[in-house]
Amino acid sequence: MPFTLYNAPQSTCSQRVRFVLNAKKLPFAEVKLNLLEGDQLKPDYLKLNPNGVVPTLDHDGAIIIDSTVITEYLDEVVPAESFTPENPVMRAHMRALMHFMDEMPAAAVRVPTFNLAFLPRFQKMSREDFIAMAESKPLRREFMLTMGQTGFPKHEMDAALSRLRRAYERMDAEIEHSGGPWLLGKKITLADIAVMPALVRMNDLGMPHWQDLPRVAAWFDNIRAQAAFEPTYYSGSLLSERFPHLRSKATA
Ligand SMILES: N[C@@H](CCC(=O)N[C@@H](CS)C(=O)NCC(=O)O)C(=O)O
Repeated sequence: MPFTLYNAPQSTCSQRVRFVLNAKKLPFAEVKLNLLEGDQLKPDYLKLNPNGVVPTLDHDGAIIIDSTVITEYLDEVVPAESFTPENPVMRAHMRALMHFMDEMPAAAVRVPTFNLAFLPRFQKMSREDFIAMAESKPLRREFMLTMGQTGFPKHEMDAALSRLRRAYERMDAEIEHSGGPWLLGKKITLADIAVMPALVRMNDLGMPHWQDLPRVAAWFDNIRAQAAFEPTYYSGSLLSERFPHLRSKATA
C-alpha cells in the first residue's frame, strides 16, 4: 500500500486528507496518533513532521506535511476524480479560498474545541506539567499558554465565533457568486474540503450557526451526502463520541 497516513480520528486537518483519499478510492494504511497523550511530539514522529502536528502523509517514502498541501499533492499525483479546476484563474481562486479557510474557520474552531472538549483534561494537570506540555509543542506553544488552565475567556470565544460566522457568510457569498452548489460552482473542489471539518465540528459542538444561510445549509447537506464522507467520519471521528458531555450540546 503506497500511502500511509499519520493522523488522528477527530483531527479536523486529518479529516480533509481522509476525505480526498476516500474520494479517490486510494487504499491507505492509517497510523492513529493519540494527540492528548502527546504521540505527535515523540522524537520519531518529529523527524517526519517537525511541526509536531497531524496529518503527515508517507507516499512510498516521500513525506508530505500540512493538510492542504497534502490534498493538493494527492490531486497532482492521482489526477483522476480531480478536485482542482483546470482554469488557472479558478485554480488561483480555489487556493486563495484554501488560505482563507486555514486562516479563519480552521484557526477559529480550535478555540471552542479546546475550551469545550479538552480543557477539563488540562485542568487536572499540575501547573508544571501543563507548562511543560505547552512548551513542548513546536507550533501550538503560544496557543496553549494563552488558553492556560482556565480556558479562553469569553471575549476570545466570542471573537472565534464571530470569525466562524464571517467564514459562513463568505461561503454564502461564494456560492451565490458561483451559482453553487459548491464554493466554485458545479464541481466540488479542495476549497470545499478545506472548510468541511470546521462545519462538521461546529455542528458536533451544537453550534451550527449557518442555519439562516440556506445556501450554506444546502452545502452542508451536500457534503455530508458525498460517498467519501462516511468512511472519512468513521466511528470515533466526532469529538462528541470521545467526549460524551458534548453530546447534550450537540442535540440541544
Ligand atoms: N497547518 C497544519 C495544522 C495541523 C494541526 O494543527 N493539527 C492538529 C490537529 S487538527 C494537531 O495535530 N494538534 C496537535 C497539537 O496541538 O499538539 C495542517 O493543516 O496540517
